[in-house]
Amino acid sequence: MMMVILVGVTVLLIAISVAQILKIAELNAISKGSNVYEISDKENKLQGTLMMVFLLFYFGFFAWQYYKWGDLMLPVSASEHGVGIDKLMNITWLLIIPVFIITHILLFWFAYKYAYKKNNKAEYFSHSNKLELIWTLVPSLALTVLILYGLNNWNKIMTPVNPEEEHVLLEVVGQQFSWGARYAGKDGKLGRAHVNYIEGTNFMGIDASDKNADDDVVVKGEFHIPVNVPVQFVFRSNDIIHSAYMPHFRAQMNCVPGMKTQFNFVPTITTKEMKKITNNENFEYILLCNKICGAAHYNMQMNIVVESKEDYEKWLASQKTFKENI
Ligand SMILES: [Cu+2]
Repeated sequence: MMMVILVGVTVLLIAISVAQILKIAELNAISKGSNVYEISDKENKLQGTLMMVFLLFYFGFFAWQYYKWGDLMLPVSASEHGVGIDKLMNITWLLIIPVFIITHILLFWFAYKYAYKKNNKAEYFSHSNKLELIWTLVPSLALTVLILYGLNNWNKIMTPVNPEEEHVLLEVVGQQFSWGARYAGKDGKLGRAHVNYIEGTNFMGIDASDKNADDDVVVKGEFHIPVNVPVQFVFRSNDIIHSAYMPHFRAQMNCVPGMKTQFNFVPTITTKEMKKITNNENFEYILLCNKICGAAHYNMQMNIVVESKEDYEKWLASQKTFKENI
């Protein structure tokens, strides 16, 4: 590491000295009364041509990246709202890729076509209402559509599940560098929790004197959720900010110490089905930390198993409740 820094500093210092020497040479020439070096049309033309070559290389690189890493993109969304998010993402791509291509062609082609020539005269106009109107209205309209559509999706995952409706209440707690999950149990209520109660195996800080906590189920390593049933997530953190990221469900929420955050989603594809869809026997849904939170951040993860309601209930019943564990 030290070596890399030293080499970097050396290269930088050499570049600065070369620039300084060139500057001195130029000042020296001016002071002697000689003409300052004039750039010829031929050299301008060469620079313009190089701009066009770069443009081709640039688009080539863009296409190559898609070809090389395109298969690393996420499979179909495994949650109900995720389909909408994917649609929003695709609309955004459809809007920005043509703009990206057109603006870059113009940028480099103009540099080529209008490279400086001695007798060129630039057209000058100070103002154009028509142009201003176009470049204000078009982006604002596009953004309004994207933002309204995005807000609609956002409200779907942020509006808490109706407590009367069938759902799973699941609390996810992050800490350096692991996750824990807690189910509300049969009473449908999560017992009180506070960092002050954290001790020994009670890493979630559950208040043992709260009756609601008795049937809570705490798990590490992996958690299970039933397919097609809304899952109401509540997030907490024991130390610093983490971010619960479940890419296959297109879901992410910050876990902030001292407060609760939440969202909900409906998983639509079981782990078994996803193994088939991705043609990958080892496929697992995963909860990751998406906030760089320290040295082992990269390894802060928890598996998620999506299964039928029957299998989920069987699994949950096989887990020990909080009370049985103390
Ligand atoms: Cu983290």
